[in-house]
This record gives sequence, C-alpha cells and structure tokens, in this order.
Amino acid sequence: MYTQAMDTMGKDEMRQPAVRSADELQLEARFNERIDAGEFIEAKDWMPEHYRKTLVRQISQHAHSEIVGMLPEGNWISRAPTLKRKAILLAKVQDEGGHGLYLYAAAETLGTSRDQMFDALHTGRAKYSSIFNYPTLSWADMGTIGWLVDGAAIMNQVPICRCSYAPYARAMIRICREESFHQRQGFEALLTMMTKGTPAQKAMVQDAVNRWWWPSIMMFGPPDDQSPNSAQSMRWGIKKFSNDELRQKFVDAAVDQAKVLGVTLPDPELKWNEARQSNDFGAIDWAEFWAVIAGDGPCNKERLAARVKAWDDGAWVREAATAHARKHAMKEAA
Ligand code: BYC
Repeated sequence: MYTQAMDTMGKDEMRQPAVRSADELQLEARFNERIDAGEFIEAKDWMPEHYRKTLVRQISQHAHSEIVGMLPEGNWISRAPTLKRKAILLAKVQDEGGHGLYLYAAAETLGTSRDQMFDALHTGRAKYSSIFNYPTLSWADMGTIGWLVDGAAIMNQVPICRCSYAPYARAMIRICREESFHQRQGFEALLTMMTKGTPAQKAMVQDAVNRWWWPSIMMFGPPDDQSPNSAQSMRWGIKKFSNDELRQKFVDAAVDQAKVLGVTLPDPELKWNEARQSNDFGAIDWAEFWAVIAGDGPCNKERLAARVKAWDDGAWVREAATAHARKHAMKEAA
C-alpha cells in the first residue's frame, strides 16, 4: 500500500499540536505575524513543527512525483519518431530528474535526509502524483502529457514560487521555467500531428486526450470540502489557491487550447457558463482517484518496482562515490 504521508506522527497528532510553553506560543505568534506580512521563512528561522512537517510532506511528495514522472516518458525515448523529438524528450526527462533533486534539497533544509525520503518512497509510505500511475500507450501520449500533465503542473506550481518557505519558492522558480518549455513542446507535438498528420495520427491524439483528460484534472487533488490539508496550508501561505480554484483555471485554459488543436475534451457536460465566466464540467470519478493514490492504479506496482530496482542497481555507484570521497578527504587531511 502506498498510502501514508511523510510523517512520523499520527494524523491526529499532526493536526492537534501538544500543549506548548509560553515561549513557544510567543514564537508562534511572531511566526504568524511574519506569514501575515507576506515574509519568507528561511531554513534557520523558527517554525512550528506542524509547518515543518507539512512542508516535508508536500515537498517530498513533489520530489517523488518528478522522479517517478520520468518513467512513463522514459518508456518512449527509444521509440521517438524523429531525432528532434528524441532529443526534446531526453532533455525533458533529464529536466525532471533535476527538478526532483532541487526539491529533495529543499526538503533536506527542513531536517529530513534524502535517505529517509527515498526509504519512504521505496517502502510505499510516501505518495507521489496519481497521474504517473497511468500507462503511456502511444507516441501521442508524449505530446498529451506535455500539454495536459505539464500544463496542470504549471497551473499548480506557479503560485508555489511565492509560497512562504523560501527554499521551496526558490526551487520552484527554475522548475516552472522548465515546465513551461515542457508544456509548449507537448502542445507543439500535438499540433503538428493534428495539422500535418494522417487520419490515423489524428485519431491517436484524440485517443490519448480521451485517456489523459480526467486523470489530469484529478492531479489538483480532492475537492476542497474533502481536502484535509488545504485550510492550514493556505493559512500558512504554502498553498495560495485551493485545489478546486486551480482545477477550474486549468479547465478554462485547456478548453481554449483544445479548440486550437482541434481535439474534443471527453466531457459532454463541459460548457461555458456565462454567469460564472467559467466552464462547467462533469463529475470527477473520485473513487478512481482514491483507489489510485491507495496503490490500486493501473501502474502503481510497476512504477514502484522500477524505482526500487534503479536504487538497488545504483548501489555500486553510491559505494564508489563514497569511497572516492573518503580517499579524497584522507588526501586533503594528509
Ligand atoms: N496524487 O489535503 P489535500 C509533476 C493527497 S506534477 C497523489 O488536498 P494537499 C510533474 C495529498 O497528498 C505533480 N496524492 O493535500 C509533471 C493528501 O495526502 P496526505 C506533483 C494526492 O497537500 C510533469 C491527500 O491526498 N506536483 O511533478 O493540501 C512531469 C489529501 O489531499 C494528490 C506537486 O506535488 C495527487 N494528485 O494538496 C513530471 C505540487 N492530490 O499527504 C513531473 C505540490 C492530493 O495527507 N503539491 N493527494 O497523506 C501540492 O500542490 C499539493 O500537495 C496538492 C495536494 C495540490 C498535490
């Protein structure tokens, strides 16, 4: 089961802090004032334990998502249709590895080691984004992941560039620039297939969009009234918008982009609402979402097994690097 968050405390404990001393209450009041004033919190600043744990939970899940997110696309590197597409895909997957590393480094500033985070991932205690538990069945999935999955990621992540924890905010600035390139290359790949492709290629794009649409809008997380972490994370400026607000912004942007591409979004209830100045959309299958994050998605076991194998296969590299560092340190000391 891949269901537990990156915390050592139980959920109730996480949400109801223990009795605190007068000093601690004062520190917390000062911390809240800084948050209210829109100040950034740095790694060495005092912070409530729950704030620290919430950040470790979110940042480590985010880092794992980047690393696991390399797998569905890695599957297509050797089958890219042209050298140009192969080079783009290689660069994109490599960027995602880099994003994972910035994020692990940001989480480490909060006192959790990379080994602890990897252990939580490999033993199924940590979550990663639901979206990466779906299979990539055709080349059009590469373009669709860029367009929809990276598009959803940007919508969610741009506000994090202004989140209250400075090391996370700084990491997100570079990540968002690269994600923006990822989204555009996906859109451009799909546009090429839709404007210059054969009927079979156009059908392949539509099929990919049909399969990725609903999982993409699930990426924003459960509806606000079923999101246990949102209220506190928004209070602390970790989240700037709620899950439903970001989902709505994404749907509105995607509807216009789908028109340019000439694809149909697979939701018969998708319709412009003049009064709300937004698109209404059909009911999301939340049972599917909860099943996927509980470990029962189409590819959960395969993804986790691939990560564990990569870790085990890399043991000799870690040992060699450690031995080299030790030798280097001994030489320096001598
Ligand atoms: N998948 O109270 P809630 C990317 C969990 S993109 C799995 O609303 P929160 C990439 C949630 O963790 C993807 N689990 O939580 C793109 C919580 O469980 P725990 C990564 C999910 O934290 C392209 C429970 O459900 N992006 O990296 O307030 C290529 C209740 O939810 C999901 C980020 O991580 C989900 N979709 O809000 C390569 C962005 N949604 O922890 C890579 C940063 C919810 O209590 N993260 N859950 O056991 C965030 O913005 C927030 O953490 C979320 C969830 C909006 C995702």
